[in-house]
Order: sequence, then C-alpha cells, then structure tokens
Amino acid sequence: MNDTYSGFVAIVGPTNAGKSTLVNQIMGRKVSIVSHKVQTTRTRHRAVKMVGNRQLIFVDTPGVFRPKRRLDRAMVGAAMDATTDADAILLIIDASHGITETVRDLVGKIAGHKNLFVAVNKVDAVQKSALLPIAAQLSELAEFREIFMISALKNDGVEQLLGALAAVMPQSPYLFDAADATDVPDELYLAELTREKVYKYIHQELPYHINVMTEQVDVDSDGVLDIYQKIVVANPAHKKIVIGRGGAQLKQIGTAARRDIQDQWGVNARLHLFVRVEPDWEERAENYAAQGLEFKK
Ligand SMILES: Nc1nc2c(ncn2[C@@H]2O[C@H](COP(=O)(O)OP(=O)(O)OP(=O)(O)O)[C@@H](O)[C@H]2O)c(=O)[nH]1
Ligand SMILES: [Mg+2]
Repeated sequence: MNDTYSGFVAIVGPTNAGKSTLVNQIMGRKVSIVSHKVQTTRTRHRAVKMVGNRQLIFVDTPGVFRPKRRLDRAMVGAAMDATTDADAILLIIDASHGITETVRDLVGKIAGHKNLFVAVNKVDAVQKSALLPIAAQLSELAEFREIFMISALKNDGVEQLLGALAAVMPQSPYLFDAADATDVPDELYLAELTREKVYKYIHQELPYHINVMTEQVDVDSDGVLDIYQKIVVANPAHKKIVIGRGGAQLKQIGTAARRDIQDQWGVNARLHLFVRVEPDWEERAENYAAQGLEFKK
C-alpha cells in the first residue's frame, strides 16, 4: 500500500526565540533570514521537509509581540492566521527568557489545539538547572503533547523534535511538490537577504523602519544576474545612515548581500542598491502585498 502523510506545522513564538534558525536548520539551508534583533521575520515562509513518506510543511511566522504600528499588526496577524489550519503547532520559546507575558498570552490563544508542541530553544546558552522549572511552568499552562529542549543553532534535539512532529501528520496525498522547497517568491527572497544585512550592520531602531524591494532582475549574455533593489527609508536622516560616509555603509551591505546571493544560488550577480525616502511606506497597501502581508485597515 502507498501510504502518504502530509500536513502543516505552524511555528510560533515570541520574536527572537529562534524560529527561523530552527526552520533553516531543519531544511539545511536558509529559508528565512535570521538576525540578533527582534522582529526579523515579517511574513509567513513555507518550507517543505520529507521524513520518509511523511511530508511536513513548516510555516515560519513573524514573532509575536504587542503590536503598535500597522506593520506590527499585519505581522502578528500573519502569525496567528498560520495556526488556524495547522495540523500541529510548535511553540518556540527562548530558554534564557523563560515564560514571559508574551508567551502566556500566546499560549492562551493556541491552547485548544490537539497537536500542541513546545520547544525550549537556546539550551546551549543557559545553565541546565534553569530548564526544569521552565518545563514545569509550561505543563501548567497547557496540554502540550511533548516538551522538547533544543538548540536550533547547534542542531541539538532537532532530530527528535522532527520525528515527533512527523508522527502526527495526517494521512493525505502530498500537498506540495517536494521540489518546491519554499514558497517565498524569488524577488522577495532576494530582498530578504539584503534586509538581513541591513539588520546586521545598522544598529538601533532603524532596521524596523526600512523595507527592501527587488525592482528588476536581468540576466546578461554571460549569465550574470543584475539585481536592482531599492531600500526604502522613512526620512532623509535614515537615508544618510544607510548610505554612510562616502557610501561605505551601503557598500558593506551590498557586498555582503551579493556574496550571500552568489553562495546560496551558485550564480554570479551584480547587486544595484538604491536608497529612497518614502515617509509613508508603512501606510500604503501595495507595500504590504509585495511583502506577502495583508493590509488591514
Ligand atoms: N545561542 C543560541 N542562539 C540561537 C539559537 N537559535 C537562534 N539563536 C539566535 O537567536 C537570534 C534570533 O534568531 P531568529 O531565528 O532570527 O529568531 P526568530 O524567532 O525567527 O525571530 P523573529 O523573526 O524576529 O520573530 C539569532 O541571533 C540566532 O542566531 C540557539 O539555539 N542558541
Ligand atoms: Mg524569524
């Protein structure tokens, strides 16, 4: 008999808990960008993983936090929407922060789900003695099927977690062609790689107020890609910071992004970055669709 299993696993949790790091670790490549700053992932990213005859469709989501701006609300909305049709929900929390208010709020919203799993991440960064109380508090909060202690970064405990999630996938024809490992459109993915470098090199609040869009991709006769992207900033002061003295900052961002694109895709590329001031970009509907987000009034 040809038994196949296929289902969705929504990965939710506070911002910066390591959700994207876990998805990238499971996939063995970068699906979602990662940074040490909060609010890195802005929309849902899908990644398809086969475990034997079982297909898991992971949905990496933006971290959950108290939304203040329109963009925040769209991001948190995208995360919660992903749990609606999920066959399993995996809550990721950061061991070094434990059970915060955000975690409690979030558990309250997902507690009724029949396949609720939790992974306490970053165990490499805390004392072992801190883990037991976290596990005890978690089991008081909700009926988790299992509580895992993992390090997404060090690939510790990830295999067991994957096995447990695979085991609860429903019998179903494969919902995705395994060749389509991720659903992020190429333009968006290219833009995400550049946004990751902005997060890496520019500090303070600025990265939360920028947006990167891929405007055009051309291939020349030698097969070299010319990628045109704009970095949208909210005001002229931000533009100055992104460009840096004599263009040094923009150059650093561009060089790192180009390297990443070349490494990951095995292509040669030239990356052309432009910085534009658009004070109201967070208020315009078309900018949401381009990022895979829903514009909510
Ligand atoms: N020490 C340690 N650091 C980790 C681990 N997993 C992730 N990190 C770090 O935590 C930071 C946040 O990781 P992300 O994967 O971007 O977190 P996220 O949950 O996707 O964050 P948002 O997209 O903002 O919601 C990065 O600096 C990661 O390198 C881990 O297992 N151990
Ligand atoms: Mg993320």
